[in-house]
Amino acid sequence: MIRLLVGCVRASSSSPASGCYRTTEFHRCAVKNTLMRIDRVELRLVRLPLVQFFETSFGRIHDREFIVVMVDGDGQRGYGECVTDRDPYYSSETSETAWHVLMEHLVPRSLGVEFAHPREVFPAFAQVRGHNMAKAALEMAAWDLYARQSGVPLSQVLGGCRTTIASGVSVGIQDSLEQLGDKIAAELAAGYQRIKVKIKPGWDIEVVQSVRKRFGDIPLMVDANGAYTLVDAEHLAQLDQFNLMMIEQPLDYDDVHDHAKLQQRLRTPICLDESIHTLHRAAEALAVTACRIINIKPGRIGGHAQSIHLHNMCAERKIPVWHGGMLESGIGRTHNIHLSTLPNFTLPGDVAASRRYFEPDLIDPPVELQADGTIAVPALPGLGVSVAEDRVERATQRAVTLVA
Ligand code: OSB
Ligand code: MG
Repeated sequence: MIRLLVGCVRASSSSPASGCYRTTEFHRCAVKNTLMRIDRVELRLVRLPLVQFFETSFGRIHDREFIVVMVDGDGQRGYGECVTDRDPYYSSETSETAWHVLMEHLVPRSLGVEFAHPREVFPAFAQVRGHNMAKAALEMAAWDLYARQSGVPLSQVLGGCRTTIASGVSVGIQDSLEQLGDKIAAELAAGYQRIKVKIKPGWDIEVVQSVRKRFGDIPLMVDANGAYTLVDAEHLAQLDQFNLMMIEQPLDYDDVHDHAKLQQRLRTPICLDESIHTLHRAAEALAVTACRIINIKPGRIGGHAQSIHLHNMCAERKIPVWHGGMLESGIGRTHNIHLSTLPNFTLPGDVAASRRYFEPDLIDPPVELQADGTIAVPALPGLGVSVAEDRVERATQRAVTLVA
């Protein structure tokens, strides 16, 4: 069902970005001097089966439901992906809440509005609290549109400095240790530079022990997705013997305070994912050493501009960052590749090849792993890949088009 809405635009004043975290100026792209105006937005709720199931401490999924955002302006089209899923398990947002917030609040604040630069898009959403994944989807589409209009790769507009990025994988909870070992063996054979294993109570210490036993001293980390409490501190301290790169989000999804207490009791660095959903929260976490590493996901923090601020904040404090993943299709995945070219992304991310997730992916060419365990950054304008709109169409559950 396509609904065509005409004249729904409300212009809003674009307030300046909060200055306190702007430690480094955004890259100035000299190419584009004219204003960017989005004159059409298309939202598509899509569902795609996963190549393999994915299980975390909050459950197992076999397919992925998300929103593809397309923005048109000046004869070009930019693409974004909303990394919500059907259920509010990773975060409180769902594809339905994102659809609602996009339709009622975010599209009206951006459609037909003139922006000098995509960094102005997130501030234009300031009245809307939270809903970072919905905001990011539209904001990131605007960055792609801007880069395409400027005729340069997105990585350049973001201020990136790399032509390849280091790739790691996140391996979900399996039915047996042997099955997990076989999965890891295949990923290492493919060339991935780091293995992340999902853990939860009852699938943790013995899991890491068996991985170390079979694979030796590979770059290894774990992610608990908030499955433990401070009561488990002693239990988690057993992980210290395995020389892990880090333990990701061991405690509650919104917690900082207990993570700081836990970090004092662990040698293994804590990396925060879920808890870091605003720049303020990141500043708090770093001030109390709730973590020594941060995972950046643009969907979680509100888009590319916020991710750049977070990246810079961490760089100033000598906190390494890496790029997380949300089982994105090629659209979100390619955004992640471009963002990962910023200098403080010094650890391999959860940004891996398309074939691990969707076959076929929604983009051409698909994301591929190179023999050295890196992914090449597309060099064409914008995302630098073409979106297979026929495949998007086939996966579409619901669509709407809005014009200025
Ligand atoms: O916690 O990093 C996470 C997937 C969905 C939701 C949360 C997470 C993940 C992953 C998979 O770990 C990363 C990926 O391969 O895209
Ligand atoms: Mg995580």
